[in-house]
Amino acid sequence: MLPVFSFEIEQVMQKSILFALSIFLLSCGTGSQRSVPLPSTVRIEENDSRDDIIRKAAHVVPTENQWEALRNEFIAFIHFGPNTFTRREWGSGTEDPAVFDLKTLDTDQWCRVMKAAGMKLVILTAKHHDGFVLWQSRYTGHGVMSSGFRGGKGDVLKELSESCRKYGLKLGVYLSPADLYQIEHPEGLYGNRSEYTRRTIPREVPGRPFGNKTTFEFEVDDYNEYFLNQLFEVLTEYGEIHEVWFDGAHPKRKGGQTYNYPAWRELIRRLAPGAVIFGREDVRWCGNEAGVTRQSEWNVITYPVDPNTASDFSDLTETDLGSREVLYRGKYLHYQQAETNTSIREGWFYRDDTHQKVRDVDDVFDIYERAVGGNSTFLLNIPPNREGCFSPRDVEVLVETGRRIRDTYGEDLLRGAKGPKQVLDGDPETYLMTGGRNGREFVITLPAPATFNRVMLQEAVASCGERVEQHAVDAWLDGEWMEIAAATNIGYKRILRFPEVTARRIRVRVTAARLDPAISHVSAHYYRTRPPQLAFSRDREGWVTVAPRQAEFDWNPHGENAAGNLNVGYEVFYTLDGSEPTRNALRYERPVWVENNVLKAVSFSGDERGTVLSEAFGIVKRDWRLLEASGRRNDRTAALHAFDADRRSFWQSQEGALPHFIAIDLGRVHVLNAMVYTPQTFHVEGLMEKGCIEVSDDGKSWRTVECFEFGNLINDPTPRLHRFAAPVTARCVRVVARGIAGDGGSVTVAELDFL
Ligand code: FUL
Repeated sequence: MLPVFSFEIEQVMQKSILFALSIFLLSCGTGSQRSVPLPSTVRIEENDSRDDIIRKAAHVVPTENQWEALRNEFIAFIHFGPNTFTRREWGSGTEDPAVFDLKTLDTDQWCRVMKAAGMKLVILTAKHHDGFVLWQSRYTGHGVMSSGFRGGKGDVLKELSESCRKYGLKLGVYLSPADLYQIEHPEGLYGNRSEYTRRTIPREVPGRPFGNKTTFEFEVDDYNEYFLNQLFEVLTEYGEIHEVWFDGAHPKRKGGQTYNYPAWRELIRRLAPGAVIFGREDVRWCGNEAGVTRQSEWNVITYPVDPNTASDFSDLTETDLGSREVLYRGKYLHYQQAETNTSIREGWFYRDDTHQKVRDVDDVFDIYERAVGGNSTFLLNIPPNREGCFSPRDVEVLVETGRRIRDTYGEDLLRGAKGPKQVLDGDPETYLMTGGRNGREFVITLPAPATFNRVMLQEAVASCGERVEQHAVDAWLDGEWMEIAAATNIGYKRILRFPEVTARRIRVRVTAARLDPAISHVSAHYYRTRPPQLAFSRDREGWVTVAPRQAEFDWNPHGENAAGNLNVGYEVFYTLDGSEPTRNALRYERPVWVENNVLKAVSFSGDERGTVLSEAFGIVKRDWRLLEASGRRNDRTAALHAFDADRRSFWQSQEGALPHFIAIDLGRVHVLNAMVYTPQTFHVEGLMEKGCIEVSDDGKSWRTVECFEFGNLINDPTPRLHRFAAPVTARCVRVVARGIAGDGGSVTVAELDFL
């Protein structure tokens, strides 16, 4: 389907100057004389007024591929490779391929579970940063072909593509531009300073012809040629590819290597015409890996250069990417949808089934509602284990998430209602033009009262773009309209969550818009509220408070805490002896003192039991004393903040050559089993990638007991645990930072803990 609009002038609009003129005459979806596709990118001209810019923004629509990708809504990521076996987040590139010791693989099981969860597409890390390839590439020996998997003949991408076909899932590939094998190997191609010359893609390999006879000529160096050859393989030999995922993360760079992205793009557009490209012009990273969503996720955003010819794309992490104020400062307006990517497990790769945390179904369902219902796509990673399947815990969560999605959104409580039929007919192609004679509000009347606590709204973004800036929903209660929910933009989809109401009539009001909005869908749903998700917080004295987890952002129009409103009438029970808490466990009434112990808590609403929250708390920090630290900048960043039990404050060492350290007297002798480093999340400076832990009895003579390395801190600054090989008895500890993520000359620490 091509998005269309009609206008009354004769010329077909080509240039954006004409576009600027024409959109004054347009009204999306009305008139009948001529229809042309709306653009997904528009230039802002020097003399465009602020109103012109907003009108232009209101006419930017997704491309056909983007529109298809938006409708996938919930998709899967699979991180699998040597890291699955070495239990690391980032490999080094120097691993022996034999570490990929895969004896069994069940991609059918992955697909069955992803299908049950309601996912539509799966993206495999065909090559992660370590450079190890999961398919039978002609262009490297560093991959499955050199491992014992299926006698060196195994091909994970092939098995997955076959399972995808069998189960009706779309396939995507992740190919890391950063390649540590090609960086570290003496004959590696990455950054080898080779000449840019004209080369034919794919390069012929004797005895391994391609079925697809397309060839390309590009002016490239060795690494770009290698990358293009591999893209050619994965895009032509594994069925249709729907997404190509380019990670912006680079554990290391070398030799000033650059990427000839225009060549990559040309090859992808030719060989996978239905694919969206992530990390470049089609789909953008949401800006975090924690499942946090923006209150207003605009998919019409700005670029300083034309994104359709650009080579460089940086990560967009600001909170506001598309408000009017931001648009006024842009040079190009561009449709680029957000993907909310996070992992079901702590970290992207499988480590174990004992210590590695797995998100519970409340959490996954909550992210689903915020991501999909917040104008983005939800990309959830499920890392297979060393037996080549999803672990039972992950399966349980995914299957239950799918059930909740179907139970909640499978039934529209407005079925049979009277109101604008375009919003009630379930057809995304029909829409109600609000404004003009229609006004900017409409009423929907049900044949009988219904009880609901969710309303889903959609704009016809493919036809008319994103226009709603503020909206509200009212219910007719006790003889008057009562506002039950409100939010900012809608875009592809908005899910409003609110305490349940029983009503026969609802009213949708668009209270601010860029232009008359086209609403394509309104439905009401009931989510059977579960006992709330819990959160712990411990103070310096060791007292732990247990409370409902705050929603990632506040959906309540009146500024009250939405999670609090949605969760009433619950009780909390806990244990400190490692057993699973039941109603017979200790009842939580006030903060609990915990030291060197595991606290497990669960909430109950009536007889229904919520999910258990469990956390190991280490040594209480009350008596800790700072011995010494590498410089202090000012009060806010003083070293005491590294152990004040408050993640919002942090220590930043004085700029200078590494190593930097912080030495702490723990107040008395303790047995230490592990260290937890909590990075600060205010900016990306000073994240401690490598370091050592030293201990001392007198705070003067130190001995090194452990060294650690943490990967992926910049994109995923979540707490990192380092377990000691053997328990260590000491009174003083010194943490010495030897490597900073992305380099830099100072270290930052939000919190240090010892277990
Ligand atoms: C990050 C990578 O560094 C992680 O390992 C993971 O692949 C994630 C999806 O992107 O930037």
